[in-house]
Amino acid sequence: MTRGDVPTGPVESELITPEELRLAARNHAMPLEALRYPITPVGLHYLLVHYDIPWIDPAAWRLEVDGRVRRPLSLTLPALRERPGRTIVSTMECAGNGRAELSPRPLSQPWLLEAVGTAEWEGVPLGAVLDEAEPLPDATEVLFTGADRGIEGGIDQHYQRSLPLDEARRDEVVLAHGLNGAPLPPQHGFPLRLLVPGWYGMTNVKWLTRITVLDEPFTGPQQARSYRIRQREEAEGDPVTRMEPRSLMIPPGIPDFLTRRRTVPMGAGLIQGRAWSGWAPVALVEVSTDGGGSWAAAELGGDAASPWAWQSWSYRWEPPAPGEYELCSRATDHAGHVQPTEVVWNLGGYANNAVQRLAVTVVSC
Ligand SMILES: Nc1nc2c(c(=O)[nH]1)N[C@H]1C(S)=C(S)[C@@H](COP(=O)(O)O)O[C@H]1N2
Ligand SMILES: [Mo]
Repeated sequence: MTRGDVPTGPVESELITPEELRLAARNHAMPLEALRYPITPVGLHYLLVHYDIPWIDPAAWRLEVDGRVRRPLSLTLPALRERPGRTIVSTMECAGNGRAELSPRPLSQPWLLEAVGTAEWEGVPLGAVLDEAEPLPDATEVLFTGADRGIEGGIDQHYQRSLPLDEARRDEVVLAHGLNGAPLPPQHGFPLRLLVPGWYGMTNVKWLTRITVLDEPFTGPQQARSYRIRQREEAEGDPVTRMEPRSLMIPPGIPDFLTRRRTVPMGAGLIQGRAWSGWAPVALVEVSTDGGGSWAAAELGGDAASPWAWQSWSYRWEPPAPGEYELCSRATDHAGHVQPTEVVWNLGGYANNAVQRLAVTVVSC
């Protein structure tokens, strides 16, 4: 590939393309050492913006609720903030987390493993707003439209995603106007975003301007083309929905600047991390210190701030001798989902929750 050719399909090359580099420089991940915080400080929470962060005048902004409803609504920001609120701690992960580990690499934001964060979201229950608008008996879906606009797959669009009406009505679903005790910052969806705990990141539409109740499935590009597990363009594929289980380790020891390879001193120490799943709370975390040859259960912290938040775990490890080790961890949730060693490749590079592998060099001090 020569510079200037815009690649269109998955690439075999180990080399990141200029387009991927541009995306990666705009959309940052959460440094894994930030797994230490039960609630991710706002600036460390991962970020994904498909187009531009829109400029919104909060005084002129309105949330329109329309479509198959008896009473369309037009709500101002103060009117929303005055409504009875709900605060919920929730872990959010991009569906593309792990994409850059796939081969060939699907061309998009080249996430390694850190597209995740946990925040305390404050907002109003979506169900109450829908109740007020009174969906008609034929209502089946709810469409969420963001203020941001761009061209993707050749299609000029506002960012839009829908949810089945029964998912939208779940208790934990909120229209969030606050993040970690402050108003939503511009990059995370000011003044209002959808928060659907348990679902992958793309569900949580930012910069909301409109909620439209539908009586048929939404077939926009972010629903029917993107976020589907499929191996070929012609295939319809299965929609990506809830987060698959994942456990991540806080990288032990110290990193090499360029390779980020870890150096760990001899002696007893703790391997620690956090684990989550969007299907059910985490039931088990296992650790391997020999690249997945043998596994042992870690101790769960039992400290998840909500059913939708990650929980901590720790594992005591005393390396038997100096040398090279490959540390791994894997989570199993109460619904019986387990992190696989390898996932089946897919075109969009979604839901790659294969176990994390972390190479460390143990040295005598
Ligand atoms: N309007 C709008 N909403 C959006 C997006 C977007 O580009 N535009 N990105 C989605 C994706 S793919 C993810 S992973 C999450 C990221 O949320 P965050 O940047 O607050 O972490 O927002 C989702 N909501
Ligand atoms: Mo995402």
